[in-house]
Amino acid sequence: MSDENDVILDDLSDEDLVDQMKDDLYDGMAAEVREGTQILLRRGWEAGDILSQALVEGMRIVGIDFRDGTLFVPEVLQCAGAMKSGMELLRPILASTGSRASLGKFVIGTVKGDIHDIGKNLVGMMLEGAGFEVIDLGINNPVDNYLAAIDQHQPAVLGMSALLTTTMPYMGVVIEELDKRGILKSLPVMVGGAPLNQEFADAIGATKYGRDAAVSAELARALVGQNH
Ligand code: B1M
Repeated sequence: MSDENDVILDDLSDEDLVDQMKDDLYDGMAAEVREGTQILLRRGWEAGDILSQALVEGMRIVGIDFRDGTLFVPEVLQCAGAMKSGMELLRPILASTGSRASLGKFVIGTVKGDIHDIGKNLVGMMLEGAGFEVIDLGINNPVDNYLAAIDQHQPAVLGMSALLTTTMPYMGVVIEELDKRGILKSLPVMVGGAPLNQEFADAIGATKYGRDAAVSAELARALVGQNH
């Protein structure tokens, strides 16, 4: 997208640097995205602003071109790697800015058939920052994984993520199973992911729908406040 070879990132103004980082993310240039993140942090930017203005915004552009067939899976995987390289630097900051008190465990995982994990990871970071101990089950989780994790960790909240219209119904399968086993009465379930909305969350019987990572962390705090 850009001729990045002759750009010295530190010479750029904040605005140009953010634009360059979006280009670099699009081009899958992990080292450059990481460096840009470092520079913005050094210049006093808040981690949340770097995340939303450079990384998430960069990935939004990738999403449009992926949808339109300009970018393909191997390229998008590189974009995801670049995004993660910036997120790695922000993780400890986001995880330490919130409350230190433990609000209990939050088990989170992407549902069966779905391998998207960037949004889930972001939600996990914000939850850590909000004071939860996050148990991350990773991607492609069948119902048994959630059940085993609930049994092992006795979480305060269960979270599921899905990015595909074909995998989001599986959240309903998990919730149905929790209900059958009498677990749903005492365990709030939060669902999220780009194709979801409140209506869908209500229809499958989820306790809460998380629109984005920041909102989800707030909702989760409120959930345990209500339950304790
Ligand atoms: Co995929 N993909 N992808 N993909 N991919 C989408 C989702 C898609 C919308 C792209 C498009 O067409 N525009 C489209 C889905 C269409 C649909 O279902 N209607 C799509 C498709 C079709 C596919 C494949 C089928 C492509 C193919 O193989 N032909 C395939 C499926 C693989 C599978 O899962 N079985 C596929 C593969 C991939 C990659 C592997 C290449 C890669 C994933 C890499 C990774 O995650 N490690 C990828 C990517 C990167 C995307 C896009 C471009 C970006 C997703 C992302 O990371 N967004 C995406 C397009 C898009 O969403 N614009 C797309 C950034 C992230 C911060 O946002 O994940 O929405 P998001 O998370 C947000 C909120 O949704 C919310 O908070 C997060 C932070 O604010 N949230 C929660 C998420 N989970 C939550 C849980 C909560 C609460 C809130 O509570 C527990």
